[in-house]
Amino acid sequence: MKRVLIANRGEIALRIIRACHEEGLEAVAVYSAADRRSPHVRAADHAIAIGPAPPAESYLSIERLIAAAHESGADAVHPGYGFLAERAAFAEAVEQAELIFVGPPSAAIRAMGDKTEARRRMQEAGVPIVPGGSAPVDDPAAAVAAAEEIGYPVMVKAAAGGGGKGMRVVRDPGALSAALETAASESLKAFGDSSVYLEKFIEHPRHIEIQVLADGERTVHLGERECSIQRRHQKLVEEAPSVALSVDLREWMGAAAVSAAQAVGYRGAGTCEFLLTEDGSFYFLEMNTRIQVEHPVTELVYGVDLVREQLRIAGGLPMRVHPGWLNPRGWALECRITSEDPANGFLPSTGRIEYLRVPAGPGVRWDSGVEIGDEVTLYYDSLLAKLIVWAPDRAQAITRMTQALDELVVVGVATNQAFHRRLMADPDFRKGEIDIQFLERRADLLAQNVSPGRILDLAVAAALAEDHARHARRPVATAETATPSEWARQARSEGLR
Ligand code: MV4
Repeated sequence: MKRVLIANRGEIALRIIRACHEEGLEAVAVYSAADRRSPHVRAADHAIAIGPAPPAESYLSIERLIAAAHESGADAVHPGYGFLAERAAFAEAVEQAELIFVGPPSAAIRAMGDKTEARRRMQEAGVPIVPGGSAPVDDPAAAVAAAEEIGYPVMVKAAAGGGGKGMRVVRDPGALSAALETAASESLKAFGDSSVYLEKFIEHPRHIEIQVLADGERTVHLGERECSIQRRHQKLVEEAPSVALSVDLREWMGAAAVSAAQAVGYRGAGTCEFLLTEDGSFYFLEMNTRIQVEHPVTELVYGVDLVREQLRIAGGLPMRVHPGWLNPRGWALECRITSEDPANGFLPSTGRIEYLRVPAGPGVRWDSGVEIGDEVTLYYDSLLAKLIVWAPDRAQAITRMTQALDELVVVGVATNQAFHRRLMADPDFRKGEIDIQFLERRADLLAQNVSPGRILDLAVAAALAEDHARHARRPVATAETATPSEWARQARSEGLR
């Protein structure tokens, strides 16, 4: 493996390019017409135009990506996340073109993509799954009987689903047939498949996911990520480790994730999603057969570069992690900075990034795909950057994140920065008292409850306070201070510059 084509854009494309270079590999960027001048294009060693801005004609076109790989002389393809990352047909097309797919075998993607098949495989492997059916239900009468057996509330889920589409909660038999119908039609529209199945609905769980790595020889886990802070299936904040896991529970869930990966012949980096209840029971939900957005929090607490390990494994090298070393150290938090306007129902906001001040300092990581001058459009995901911090413990990580959020300035597009600041200050969040419904209960954190007029007053007050603080910080010469000249000494003592 010498040259890797990155079938993606934005922050993850840059992240992969950096890993390629550290591994001594060349990186090939692909770009749509909207991304001609994007940072990932400049960072790569080669760049190939693959089509117009709409994803269907560029980043989602298997044909154009394979053609770009051949044209550039690439011998491997990294899909990143989103776009084609979990399409078994893409992995297959890459394999058939005699290129290396930097990801799991297409068969593992396919097995985990069908949720009822995944449940059957997990059951055989002894991985705990949510009580419910492991085959699609085809008629309402059978569904009523199955729901009775499972016990209400139940959840209707799309067999082809994932990520929350085609799901319905049903609290009594009277509501079941309508839910079956809407879930089936939603699933048909989203995935081209109308099969649905039933599960027990788990109330107020945490969303915990376990990172795994497999190199064909060994399969290991790298602990958990706590991903409960989400809104409408979009994660906003992730952390590692989770306050809810003891050392023992981490090993139990880790062992379950390793069994899940082994059951489908997994290779590379992958993530098993679990629901964790208050009493410490956990249930496998699904496996994400890709590198995930939130992978950096695991990297920081485990000291492992997951993307470099993906590249090594794809190239046939053993992974450089040894189970004996794998212990989490300290605490990491990630805030997803999106171009979404909290004052406008979190709708995507567009515009030119007119100014950007990036946070820095010890334990601060900024994974971003945008720079000053870049245009934020509606063609792609609204993720602008991931702000990630590491500190020795959770309280210090929150303090560090608060400071980093204070340093961050984005001018030109609305962002969710203020939401993150409110969350970091929230007493319940600081106590770690969170579950997947946290933000539904806490609409106050999502809302911008400051009027525009009040913001102007606050801006003036902030400017005055900053000016005052600068005066207070101005160095004053003392008797011991070596003075380069009488002019400078006088100027300093008078507070002049
Ligand atoms: C569930 C559930 C409760 N009970 N299944 C959402 C996305 C998909 N991965 C599965 N999901 C859920 N499945 C049962 N039986 C609650 C969710 C769920 C959820 C899960 C993880 C993170 C956020 C979520 C938000 C709403 C619902």
